[in-house]
Amino acid sequence: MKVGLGLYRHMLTPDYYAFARQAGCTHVVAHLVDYFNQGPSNPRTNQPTGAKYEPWGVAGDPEKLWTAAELTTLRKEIENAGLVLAAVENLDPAHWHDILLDGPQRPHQVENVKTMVRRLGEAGIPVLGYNFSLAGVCGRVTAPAGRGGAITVGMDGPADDVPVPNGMVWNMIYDPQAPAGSLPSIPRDELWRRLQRFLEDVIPVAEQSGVRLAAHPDDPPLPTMRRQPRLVYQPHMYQRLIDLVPSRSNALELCVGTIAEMTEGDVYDAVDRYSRQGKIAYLHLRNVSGKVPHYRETFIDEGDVNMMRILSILKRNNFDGVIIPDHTPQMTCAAPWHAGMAHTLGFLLAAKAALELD
Ligand SMILES: [Mn+2]
Repeated sequence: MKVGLGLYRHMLTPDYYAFARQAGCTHVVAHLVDYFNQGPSNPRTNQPTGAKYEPWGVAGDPEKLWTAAELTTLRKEIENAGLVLAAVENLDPAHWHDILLDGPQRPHQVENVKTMVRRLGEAGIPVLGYNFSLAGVCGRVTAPAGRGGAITVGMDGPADDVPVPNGMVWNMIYDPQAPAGSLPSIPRDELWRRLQRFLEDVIPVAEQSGVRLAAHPDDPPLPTMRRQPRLVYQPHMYQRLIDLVPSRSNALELCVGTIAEMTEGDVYDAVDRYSRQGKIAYLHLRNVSGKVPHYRETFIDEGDVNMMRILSILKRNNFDGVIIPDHTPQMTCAAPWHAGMAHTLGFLLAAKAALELD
């Protein structure tokens, strides 16, 4: 297994690459979406948070697709810093809102996503992480509830009171001019149908391009959020996603913390099941205390999940992909994000060394 660091768009700089190297990483996962754009309750010093019913920020330019040149430049910059670019994480809602919503621009946006997948392949970037969700990562609260008063993120109950407003999807605003009103609820089967169409359209292009699409589960994993259905909110639902379109390119961005928040199943069984099938393109690692709709993200060395057990299962199943810290609580210092990541990476390197000494 390889140790990496996920970097948000504003972190794709030499200083952050140096930090990753210094902390023992060999790989980087890059976010190209600026989740923090104009988001008043979404500080850049933390994971994207927003407030319970306030979005992260405003989506990007719908016609400005990632170019092969900029992707290649990014890969080379990261390689020049002594690291490997393992994946790009997440599509911009500006590029695929009507794929999620089955809107009139769907055919155009499918072609755009295919184009960007081809360009990832041309640039030598092997994985695209995504999350097929209407409400997105929302409904969470931020509080100094972590160990030692660390600021951490979690849920204090369901988040179905306020529907998704028009012009918003995946917890970002893609149309600031949208008329008042909110997105009508849809049946869960309709959302599965949209995912299936998306995979049927894009997976063949991903195969030809040498790219794996990697699905993040619904975070937080509740059956509905903001009155919209979710797809992968129990561990076994990942299997349905895999089986929709059988292909090496139909893979998972397995998130240990999100799976631990699920009310059914068992996080160890899930990691075993999906790593044994070779379906984990890369892995998000974080710990958590509790389950939806009442949980808190915790430091890696506390919480409900035995991380040594998770890593042992991955080793037994010969997982050779990249593990990145997911989110961490904010540590009280001048660089809360860096401190949280360095703490998690130190734990991860120690765990890896201990397992290899077995
Ligand atoms: Mn995650």
